[in-house]
Amino acid sequence: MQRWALITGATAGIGWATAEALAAQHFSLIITGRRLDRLDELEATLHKKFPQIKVIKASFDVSDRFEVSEFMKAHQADLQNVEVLVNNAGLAKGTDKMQDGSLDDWETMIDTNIKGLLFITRGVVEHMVKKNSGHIVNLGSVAGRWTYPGGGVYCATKFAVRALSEGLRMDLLGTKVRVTNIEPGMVHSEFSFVRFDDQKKADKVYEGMIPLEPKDVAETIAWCVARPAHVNIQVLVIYPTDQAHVGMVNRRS
Ligand code: 8X3
Repeated sequence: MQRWALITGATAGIGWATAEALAAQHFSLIITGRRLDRLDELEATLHKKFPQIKVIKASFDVSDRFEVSEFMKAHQADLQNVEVLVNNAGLAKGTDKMQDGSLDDWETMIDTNIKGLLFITRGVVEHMVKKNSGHIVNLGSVAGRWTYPGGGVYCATKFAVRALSEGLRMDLLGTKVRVTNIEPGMVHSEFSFVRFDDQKKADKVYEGMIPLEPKDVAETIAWCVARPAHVNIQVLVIYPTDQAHVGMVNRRS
């Protein structure tokens, strides 16, 4: 019997790497994201590397309640089979001080990182409760534990993700549904490019240090998922060795 995982934001970085890591564990996958061309590319990669798994792709924006509900309606039967949900879609926009911040940036972060996660979770978790099994993996961040200058709103969204993981775990107590909050530090992905919309600025973030690669985080997710059903890794904080804390980075140049 096929085991199914749903991964949001699978078009790049941690989402893409998690798709590969779970496919390696023989999960069939529902991959979602905004960029259809990237989903096509991921599907082709998965079929080549893991011919035994099935792939369903759906292109929509998790922050758009209407698009999410259309996705839910179109995939009602598939969603009932989802054993693992990886709420990975999320982003940061800008590092302006709050007194200068862009309302559009704030709304994008809040809508995607908090509301998007909630919309998707709501549609999947009820089936998990009915089946009395499942695992929800939320992508938090070390920014959801410690705030840094210019990151107030982004950090607030990741604090919210941590609160949602905790709240969900409490609400699900008594069921066999597990909830894990993965909290990475600096990861070399499209994250900083999306934040700054400027490749030079993005590259500077990782200058002279060795960040985590998306695969490093994906492997920890796959490890959490592979624990026996009675074991729930509630929180996993993962930093690069060159980062001791938010804003405390060892740079060689
Ligand atoms: C990303 C971690 O420290 O770059 O969530 O904001 S950080």
